[in-house]
Amino acid sequence: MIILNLIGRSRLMAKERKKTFYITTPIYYASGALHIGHCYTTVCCDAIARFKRMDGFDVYYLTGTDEHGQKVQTAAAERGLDPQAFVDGLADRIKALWARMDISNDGFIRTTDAEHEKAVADIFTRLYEKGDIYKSKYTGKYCEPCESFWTESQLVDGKCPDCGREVKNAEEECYFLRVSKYADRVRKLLTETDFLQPESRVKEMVNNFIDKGLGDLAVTRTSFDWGIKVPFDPKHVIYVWIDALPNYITALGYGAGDKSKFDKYWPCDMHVMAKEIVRFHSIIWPTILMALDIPLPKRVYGHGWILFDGDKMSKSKGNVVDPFILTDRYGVDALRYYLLRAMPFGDDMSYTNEALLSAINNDVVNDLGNLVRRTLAMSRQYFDGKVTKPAAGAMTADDKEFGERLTALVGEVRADMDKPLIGKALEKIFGCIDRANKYIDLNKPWALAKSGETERLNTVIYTLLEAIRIVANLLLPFLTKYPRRIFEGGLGLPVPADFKDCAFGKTKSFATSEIEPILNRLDIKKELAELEKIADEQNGGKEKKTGAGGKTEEKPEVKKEISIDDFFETDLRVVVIEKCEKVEKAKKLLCSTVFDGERRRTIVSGIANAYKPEELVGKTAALVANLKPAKLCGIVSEGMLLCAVGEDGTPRLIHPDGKAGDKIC
Ligand code: ME8
Repeated sequence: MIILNLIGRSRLMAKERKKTFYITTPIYYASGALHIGHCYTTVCCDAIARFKRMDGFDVYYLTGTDEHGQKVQTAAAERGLDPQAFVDGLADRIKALWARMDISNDGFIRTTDAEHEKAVADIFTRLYEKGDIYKSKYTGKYCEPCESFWTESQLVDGKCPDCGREVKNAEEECYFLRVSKYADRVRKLLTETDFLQPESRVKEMVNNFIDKGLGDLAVTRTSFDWGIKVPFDPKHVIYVWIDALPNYITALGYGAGDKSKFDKYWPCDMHVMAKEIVRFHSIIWPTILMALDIPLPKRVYGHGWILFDGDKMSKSKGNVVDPFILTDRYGVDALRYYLLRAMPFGDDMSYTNEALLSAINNDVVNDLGNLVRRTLAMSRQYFDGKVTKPAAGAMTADDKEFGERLTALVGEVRADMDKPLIGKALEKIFGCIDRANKYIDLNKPWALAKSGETERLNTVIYTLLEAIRIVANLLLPFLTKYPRRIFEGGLGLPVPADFKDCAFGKTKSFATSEIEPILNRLDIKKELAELEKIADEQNGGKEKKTGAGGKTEEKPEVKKEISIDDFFETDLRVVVIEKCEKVEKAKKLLCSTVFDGERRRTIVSGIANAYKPEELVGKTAALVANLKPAKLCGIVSEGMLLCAVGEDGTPRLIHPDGKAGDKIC
């Protein structure tokens, strides 16, 4: 009895000693539907969380919604809704998206949670009492979409350094966080430790912010009221970042109620986000924690962007790709695979439907799906599904080499996941899948069956089933459906909870069955057309892109007849291009200053693929002069330059023979 108790207690202690791992996504603005950019971060964190859980860690995975601030208040007002009702609806939709994507989050924080609001108000008061928050007057620039204040020197070409959009002058009384006091400690944190990753982000932070001097940060606003009020001065609302960043500790109970989770999981092992909010996580968040005397997170990881047509996919730009549509058509595993494999974790990646569909066909259907289908079918055909472990002596040198590679795989994948290089980890797993497919071609089981070499055939099929078992085991954190089906349905084995059996030769015998394929091969041309149709329907046929994010070839269309009067409604003029430059962050755009005979205008055109900016200076062009101005990548374009567009889609500017100001008719 005593011995049993001792064993029980030591087991319990071992359980208590389990290493913890706390990982977070940003809390997403509850201001619109999320897109595959948000899915990217959340799926990456999910793969890491699932991997760590299976690797023996006690994981806490947090995501949530950022529900206060001007942006949310404006979005609610535009829909005629009360902000709380508006964010309730969006939070439900976001939770439904994470359920669809099989996200295994342990917590979901909303900044409108009462405990969070109380904790943030207390944090604010403590910082004020300590002197790290003080009241003063703010004069400077404000970017409304980013809800960020900037000094003149931080602007890039007079625009917001984060999103490239116009900023407004702002002057108001507000509270400031004394960031300057902690600037040296923050610099050391960034430059002398591996707190911020990847390395390229450190340079961005040091060059763009720290070297320019860290000023104190305005942390309250009086121009809107949808937010947490400053407890001792309620006309001020706590500005979004000071409300949002502490979610990472309030979700664990810090500052309100039971803080056992905080004691257990803090400091955070890994905050993950895209590069545009690395500044807040690597400079402002450590400042707040230093001021509160709370240990700092261990790692902040800023990944790249998913671009769409060369531009960041974003809710406010409307160029979103809808994950519900993609998962409806291709399943969760396929979208998770594409996101996890295709993006170089750290750099940007361009999304195209073509790339998604090719990855599904080539890797998921062809390589993985075919390996499983062929092997299970052969095991059924030749051995009625019963395949036993061969004697060691039955293995050839090539079998052994393959077995050793499979046994080593878990260590290689672990090393990549620790960095974290998720795409590389998947590449290694798929390398073994490729090797297994080649093993089939090399050993030709059908020929062995024909010549009656049953023993060799058993060894070959066993080797393949072991390969499938190991890769399916390692795929469990990445793909949530098919690998489970391989175990439960195909191999007739329980789904593993860890990686302990990821060594070749562990299985004594298999009793296999055939399973539903992961997906049938896609007809890419047909799918592209379908996605484009959905995108058009969603968009009421107004624009070319959105929805499922499709692109089509443009066919020259015959437009309806118009009268000469209709034609003369268009003011066409000759202009001279005086200046021309590339638009940062938009690969296709050039920004020109043109003279129209009366004044200079700024014109943004999608011609960067066809011209170098300097080639155009001094040339004439045909301008649609009475077109309503439109904002492109934050720049107001005051007209449009006419182009001839051939079959290859390359635009060629029309150069009229005339002088600036001449009418074209
Ligand atoms: O910034 N490519 O919320 P948000 C890759 N509430 N990742 C993308 C992406 C893209 N095109 N678009 C969005 C906020 N993301 C704040 C955060 S945290 C204390 C407060 C992902 O809804 C990426 O993780 O604008 C990015 O950092 C985040 O969504 C921004 O989400």
